[in-house]
Amino acid sequence: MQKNTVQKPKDQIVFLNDVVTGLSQLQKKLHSKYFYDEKGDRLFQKIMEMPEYYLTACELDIFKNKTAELVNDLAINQTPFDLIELGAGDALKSTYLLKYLTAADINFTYMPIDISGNILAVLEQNLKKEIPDLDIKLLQGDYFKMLEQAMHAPNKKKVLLFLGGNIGNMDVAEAFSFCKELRNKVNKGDLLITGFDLKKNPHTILNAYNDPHGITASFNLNLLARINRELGADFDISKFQHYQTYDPVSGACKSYLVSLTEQIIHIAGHKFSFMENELIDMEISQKYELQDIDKLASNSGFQIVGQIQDSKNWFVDSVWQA
Ligand code: AVJ
Repeated sequence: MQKNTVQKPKDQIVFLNDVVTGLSQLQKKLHSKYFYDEKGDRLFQKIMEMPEYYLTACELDIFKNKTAELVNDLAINQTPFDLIELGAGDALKSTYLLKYLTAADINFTYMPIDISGNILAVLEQNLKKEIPDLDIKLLQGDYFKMLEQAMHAPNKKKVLLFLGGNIGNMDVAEAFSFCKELRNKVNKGDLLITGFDLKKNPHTILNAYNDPHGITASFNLNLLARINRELGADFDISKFQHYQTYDPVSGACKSYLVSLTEQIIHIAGHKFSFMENELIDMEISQKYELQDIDKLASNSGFQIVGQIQDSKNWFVDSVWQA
């Protein structure tokens, strides 16, 4: 996940501006990319440890047990390449791929992109211990800016990783523009591995997000607490309630916060009034069918060269070529 630690004054202004803009809309909205402050990172770790949240285990199954198939679909052979990971985080899954490639004596440079310099430094330390031969180059910053920087070594083939179902945090239209923009940034022949969570029994999906432990609720409410902490707002967290939906037809799994009373919230000189039961739209986790992925790939200028699913067929890492 791309971490969004708001530290610099400029980031703080962008954060405030996004919050004010989102809460000024007819349908109030906050952006889920802001879930990941220190507390949010910890809550997301807890989510990944819940038995109901199957996504991490599924993608780990693919990277651990189907690595050979994955590498085979890449068809990189002896061509040296850059392996660029968008939002690398702790690189839990990709480390299996790194180990496999290194053991096979394949010539590549690992370039993890993350907005959090702290996470990257820890990652580098760990990887140097685990894979001493690994050639690694850290890229700290925004996905597209760093990708542009990475593209400056022009004649080298690129393999991009975008894992964890992070593409699910975009609605279908946003995912399409994102893929088109990626296609514009890379060269013909470059590869992209994207993790998509697949449609499955709707109860399984809803349980992963509407968890009985209340961790996903805290994860959502933490954004209000973060707005209080960082922007000096006065949200009373006990007056909001998490509500999760999953629509098995569209594949949209969405979270909302419900205002439990009529109330007014102050944020840096702005006032926002809530009616009782008014909603804040918090997050989308879009679920896909294989044919949706086919369409997304071809409409954005890629060809599918591999589809690797976990043993339950709940998740897919789709391999695309520009
Ligand atoms: C990190 C975007 C993959 O949408 O499944 C987990 C975030 N939100 N539980 C997801 C999340 C609620 C997660 N991603």
